[in-house]
Amino acid sequence: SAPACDPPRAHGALHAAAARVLADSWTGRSTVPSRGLYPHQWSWDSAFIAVGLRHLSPLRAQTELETLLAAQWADGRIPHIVFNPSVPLGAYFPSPDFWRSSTAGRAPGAPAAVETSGLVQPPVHALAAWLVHCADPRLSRARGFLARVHPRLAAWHRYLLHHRDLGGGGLAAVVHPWEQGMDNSPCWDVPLARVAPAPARSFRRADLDHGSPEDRPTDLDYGRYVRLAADYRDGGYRDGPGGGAGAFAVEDPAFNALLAASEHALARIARELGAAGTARHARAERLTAALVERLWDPARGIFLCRDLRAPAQAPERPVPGPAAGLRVSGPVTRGHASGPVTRGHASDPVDRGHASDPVAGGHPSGPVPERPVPGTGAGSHGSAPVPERQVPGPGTGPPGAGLVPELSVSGLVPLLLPGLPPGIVAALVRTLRGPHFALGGATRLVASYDLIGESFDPHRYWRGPAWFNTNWLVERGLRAHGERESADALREAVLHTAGATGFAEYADPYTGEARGAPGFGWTAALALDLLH
Ligand code: 2M8
Repeated sequence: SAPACDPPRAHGALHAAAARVLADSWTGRSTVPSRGLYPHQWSWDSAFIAVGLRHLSPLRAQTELETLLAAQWADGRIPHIVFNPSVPLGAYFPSPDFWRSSTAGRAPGAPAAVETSGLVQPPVHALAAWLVHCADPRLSRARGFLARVHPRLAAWHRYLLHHRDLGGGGLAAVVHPWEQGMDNSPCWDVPLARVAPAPARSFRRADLDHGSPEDRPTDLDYGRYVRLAADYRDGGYRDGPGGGAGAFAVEDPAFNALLAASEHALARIARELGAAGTARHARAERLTAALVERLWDPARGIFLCRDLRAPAQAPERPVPGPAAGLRVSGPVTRGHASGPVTRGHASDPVDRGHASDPVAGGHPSGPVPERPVPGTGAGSHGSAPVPERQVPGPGTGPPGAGLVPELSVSGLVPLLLPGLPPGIVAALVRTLRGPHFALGGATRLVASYDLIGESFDPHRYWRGPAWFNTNWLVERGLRAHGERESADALREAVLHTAGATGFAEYADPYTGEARGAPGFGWTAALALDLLH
């Protein structure tokens, strides 16, 4: 007989199973990513989890974010882990006695009442807060949810934009692979190779009590993670001169795209609270332009990471103009620009684009405001990359220097942004479907790394497996830019694989086989979100 095919019922079961995972992972104030492997609260996990939880309990979703934000440091940083004091020290490494936040983090104002790490993670929080609010505006207003989280979220973004613009080009840099969240991505191989690893015998990896060694980062990776984190800690978690961050500093596309998306969300939050969101939308657009200017690779059709500590190279040609020249001035004269250019609006042009904004959850309508950016031509019409006016940030060497030539899902996440030039959107969609990611061809989910890249490994963590949070982000991006069929197919694949793997942490991108921890928080939460 024909295979049983009853999507509504199947989805009903999926809904119930996802809700069970989230209920089992709830600690009373927040949700653990995984009881065994990650028994504390993680920053971007909580944001993704709140996005799903809002469909089960808007109150729990608000509480999830409030608990995280309560651990914010005085300098605005939201720590990447908030430790649960009732979990034994040996259950996770590095534990609070490694980070020593309440003592070593005194200068940047770590809280005294709770132990945290001193690193950060991608800023998905304002986006999550807005989506959580939208699930039950009445409850949100009654509890003053947005009024309470808004100042904290604003301080968080200020921290990233002011303390972490280490390249001077308007983007936030990460100082540790754990900050970007794709811990052992091949993007870090070259920048990390400069870090002297801490001896393997100087720490004990609790992750191997729960995860299989071939799914996890290597001991050498861990040695380097530990060295970087210890140096940052020993510098009092200070950023900039005199601080401990130094050997590793990277501008990452996903991290900055999420910051821009969260700036758009913060604008909506401000407006809901009665303030103008105009400046925030404008800042999100500036971030989008900086992302394009500093990280877009027109030849490869993807955003790349910029290694800010790459050895300087001799400039290939003189570099005229200020670093931010393309962002702020100059008439549009590029004949190969891809799409209508609508600069020079008196007020906030971004506001007009709400319908196409994934933050608002709508669909594109009409031209997306575009700025003149380097490299959009190659993407739009398949022409050869046209040499552009080249504008590196101060001290970062010539354009292209420091760009890490590895294709990772991180470079596709900016598809989320409403203000991306149409030529870049088209190029990203082509890259998704092309040989490096083969979406809709050899794979149904977006792999974390280039399928034909030298370092590809379908099982090892962020070096190939498909992850559910990045697939959720790409799905949103496809939908926002009118790629409805691809978005629908991706949504179905996420739901199918989430259910079939028991909400695995990640999956083999070809076979969909479960890898990593079972019953993983954001997998369940984001599947729930896609069901709604
Ligand atoms: C993974 O990272 C942690 C360190 O933060 C680890 O490996 O122990 C990453 O997948 C990260 O993105 C995620 O937030 C975290 C918890 O799920 O696990």
